[in-house]
Amino acid sequence: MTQVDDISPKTLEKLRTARRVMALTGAGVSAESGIPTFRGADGAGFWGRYDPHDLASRAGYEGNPQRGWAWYAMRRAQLRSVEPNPAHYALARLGAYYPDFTLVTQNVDGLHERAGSRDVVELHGNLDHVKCLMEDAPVAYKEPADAPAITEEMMERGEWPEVPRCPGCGGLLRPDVVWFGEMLPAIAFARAEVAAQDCQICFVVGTSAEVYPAASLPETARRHGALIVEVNPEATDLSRWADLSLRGPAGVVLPALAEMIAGHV
Ligand code: BJW
Repeated sequence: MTQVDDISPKTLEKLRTARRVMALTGAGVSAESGIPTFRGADGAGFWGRYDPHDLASRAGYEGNPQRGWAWYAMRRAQLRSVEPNPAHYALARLGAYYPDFTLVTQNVDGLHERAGSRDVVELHGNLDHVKCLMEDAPVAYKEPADAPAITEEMMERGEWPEVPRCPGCGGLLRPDVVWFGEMLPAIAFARAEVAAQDCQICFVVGTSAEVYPAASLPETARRHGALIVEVNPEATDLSRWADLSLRGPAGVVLPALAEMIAGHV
């Protein structure tokens, strides 16, 4: 475990002079914006309160589409009241600093783009996108202006809205996110793999690194010789073999790191 100020001059030089860099982010990068993680400490994450098989699988959605739609409507409503935090802005700064920077996220909240990152690789989809459950094709969907913002209390009381239907086939709509047992979007994952194979530095920020295949990306980067830099307040399985484990909240660590790297020019 290292603090930013303890990074050795040799490592700092590598961080400053690298040209091909990737970052893999997870729910922890948005925690300081007020969005719960999935596997939070003391049951504070989504999976401490809800069963992932109910809410993040096709079978769970098909078993109770109204509950599934409500969960995502609630999270879309939460998103409207949050802002990117200093970690998102620090990653946008690093993206502008490095000549070849690929930001790969498991998050579906769009906060990296809102902080100014461009061309973000979204591995698990996006909360704002919707597709047809039957045809698997994207559908343009706009939340009705008079739709009540779903709250967690409404979710728990079972006050679920009707699920809108596909204008083409009449099938149910679903969020365009990746549930357990589903393939990741092929182009996005291919781009992420190329970046992992090619990068000199791989930042791994705010992810438990437990969910595959996203969790394989830092392993790939390491096999191809990249320096692995983890930013997380908690130890993960990856901490054992990361070259640098910066233990702290991303909103504190990343701005300091970005300043050390990009602030000297
Ligand atoms: C901070 C912080 C701060 C806190 N600063 N850090 C056995 C059974 C069934 C399936 C499998 C199995 N073994 C493997 C699988 C495959 C499965 C998988 O990996 N399961 C494991 C859990 C075991 N994977 C899949 O199914 C994937 N698809 C697949 O493999 O396809 C191939 C295939 C298809 C068909 C058949 C067979 C194979 C798909 C995975 C989809 C994941 N989907 C979700 C939901 C997305 C939609 C939504 O948002 O609702 O993605 S689940 C959830 O986990 C979400 C996240 O993107 C993902 C990763 O979580 P993340 O981001 O790491 O968050 P947390 O909460 O885990 O961690 C937060 C971290 O932040 C912690 O470390 C904190 O310490 C830290 N933190 N505050 C910095 N301030």
